[in-house]
Amino acid sequence: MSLWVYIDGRYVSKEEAKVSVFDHGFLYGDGVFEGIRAYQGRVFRLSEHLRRLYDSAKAITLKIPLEEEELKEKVLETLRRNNLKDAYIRLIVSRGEGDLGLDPEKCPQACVIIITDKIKIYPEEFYEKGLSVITASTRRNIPVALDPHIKSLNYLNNILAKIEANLGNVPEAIMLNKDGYVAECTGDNIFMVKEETLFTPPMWVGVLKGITRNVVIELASKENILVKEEAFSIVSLYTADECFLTGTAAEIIPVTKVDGRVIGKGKAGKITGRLIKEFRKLTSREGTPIW
Ligand code: PXG
Repeated sequence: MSLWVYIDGRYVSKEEAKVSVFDHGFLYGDGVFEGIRAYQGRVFRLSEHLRRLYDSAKAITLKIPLEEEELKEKVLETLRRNNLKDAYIRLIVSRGEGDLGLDPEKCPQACVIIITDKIKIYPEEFYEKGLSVITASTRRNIPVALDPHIKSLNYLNNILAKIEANLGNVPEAIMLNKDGYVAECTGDNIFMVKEETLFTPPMWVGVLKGITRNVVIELASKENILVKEEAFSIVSLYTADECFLTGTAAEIIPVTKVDGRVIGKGKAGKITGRLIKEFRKLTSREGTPIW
């Protein structure tokens, strides 16, 4: 059975779900997106994801032709039509059809797409043994050029870093900001643990305001783990006791090697393990019901 995709008010099969070659999302990366997950019949942090989508759209003066509540309902309806309980949800709002110039005013109607599918995740063993990552030579976009707060369709900066990861035969790459501070990975935020304190780069370093990042900060304070949003260097990360990445797709995933340096004991650390456990409890309990 084919998958149903929501596109501009209609539910069509995956094979029929197509956008125009004149869509500025395709021509210029002019648009915004979200990656969301559903666990056991509930969508995790749906309101937060929608809030970020509408904020990203507002920042680029993109008018989403649906109210937030309507879009929420469409997301749930798409999941129901596909009978998906555990799912990956990709929401895309592109500038829509225009002409071959880059002026967004030539695009009268934004295009709204909701794709829901089964989720592909890292094998469970990675959550124990951790990932080996490298530092990319590609620096994170500077906020004064393209603010990483905007979750835009223009991901070439991150894709360049991902190519470096691929060439280095590792699953992820750490991106530094222009001043050399650790920013984030290509699709995940980063944390390190030093002397029982959790550190993550603050917003000014130039990172996406990750929803999983927020959840981890919440969980850490419930667990009485001190969290500091502080800039740190890659050398400081080499000598961390623990390191992990956070993102909707990867959840909380340990990092046990950075540029060939073993982090901590070379397997998921104590605090990382605790946070993974609490995160899983939360995702199995909380969320907007699909049915
Ligand atoms: N940084 C960047 C640059 C991201 O794109 C995150 C951090 C983590 O944010 P959340 O809100 O998810 O905790 C992201 C999120 C994919 C994929 O298909 C990428 C993201 C989310 C879901 C799927 O690789 N990026």
